[in-house]
Amino acid sequence: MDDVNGAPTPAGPELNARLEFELNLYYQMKLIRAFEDRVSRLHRQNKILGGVYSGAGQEAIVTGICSALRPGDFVAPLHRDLGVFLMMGVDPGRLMAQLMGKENGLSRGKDSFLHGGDLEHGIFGSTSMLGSSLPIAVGAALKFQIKREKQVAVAFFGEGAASRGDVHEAMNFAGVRRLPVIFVCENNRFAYSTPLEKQMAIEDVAARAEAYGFKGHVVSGNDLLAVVQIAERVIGRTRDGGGPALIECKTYRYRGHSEHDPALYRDKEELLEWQSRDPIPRYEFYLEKRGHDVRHVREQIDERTRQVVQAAVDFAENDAFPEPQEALEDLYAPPAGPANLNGRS
Ligand SMILES: Cc1ncc(C[n+]2csc(CCOP(=O)(O)OP(=O)(O)O)c2C)c(N)n1
Repeated sequence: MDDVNGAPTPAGPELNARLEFELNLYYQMKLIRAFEDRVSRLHRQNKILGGVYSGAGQEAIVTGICSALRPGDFVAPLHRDLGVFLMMGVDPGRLMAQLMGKENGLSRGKDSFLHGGDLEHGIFGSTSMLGSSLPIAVGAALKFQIKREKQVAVAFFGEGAASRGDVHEAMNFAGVRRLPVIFVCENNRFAYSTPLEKQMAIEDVAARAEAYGFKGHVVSGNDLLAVVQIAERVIGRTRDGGGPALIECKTYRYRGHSEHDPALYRDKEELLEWQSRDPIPRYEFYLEKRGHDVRHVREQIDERTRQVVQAAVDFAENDAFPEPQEALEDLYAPPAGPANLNGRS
């Protein structure tokens, strides 16, 4: 029998490994939700530096897409993708310290979450210009292609950013060169207060892929299983030299654009309707069908995520703020040149 991907249904140890993988995804998605909920609360307590752009409701997208990535791959998250950091293995304590502007944060207290990347984990820190990280991901993919490395680059973007010229240029170049890059659109129906119908005249962002010479896929971004399946298939094909792809994940932003936005422009009924399709209970339903005792699993995982988030908060709160004299450190790479090449400074 074949599963939906056309791959043989696993059995024995392979099945056990798959079940473990699926349970771990549940843990990851719950961790992202719990971490972000806590960050929203900490923001109200004035403990977070800079804006907070919650991805609540969209966790299945980053969880599913990142689950198909490998060490050495390159990811450019959008401002709402704190979950990418957790999925790529960034220490939750350091991530929380980044949000609080502390010494052991990713940029050692020099920036808010928004621009903090972590190249050790392949994560590029966003810039404020929407869509500008797509050409960067394309550049990383070009490097993978030139060096014949079997890695991929992933660029996340919103449907709002999709209206920007950079996005067109990135996709066009990727299509022309058949680069190993996957563009993931998190279509959450709002770009700040601009609703989808005022953003684009067509139904699917994914339809644009054809114009660049590659395939576009539409998937429910609230269905973790569906995102995992498409990610494995599409990212696998790109990794094997199949060229770029565009995956559009249909979803909804639960909170305002940022924590300072009460989103009064939004229809309450619409929010309720989307919350009834929440990715967490939806995936629990799948786990139940897979034979898990979901009540028991949920209890265990809730306790585990609570502990991980609390430990991250404790670490960050106990961490020091950087010293003023460190303000100019780490801002520029040491200049290349004969003096440095000779080991002299
Ligand atoms: C070029 C540019 N225009 C406007 C902004 C202001 N801005 C920041 S986020 C945002 C909305 C982005 O919407 P979308 O790309 O759909 O992502 P979402 O926030 O919905 O996840 C806007 C308008 C910006 N940062 N850059």
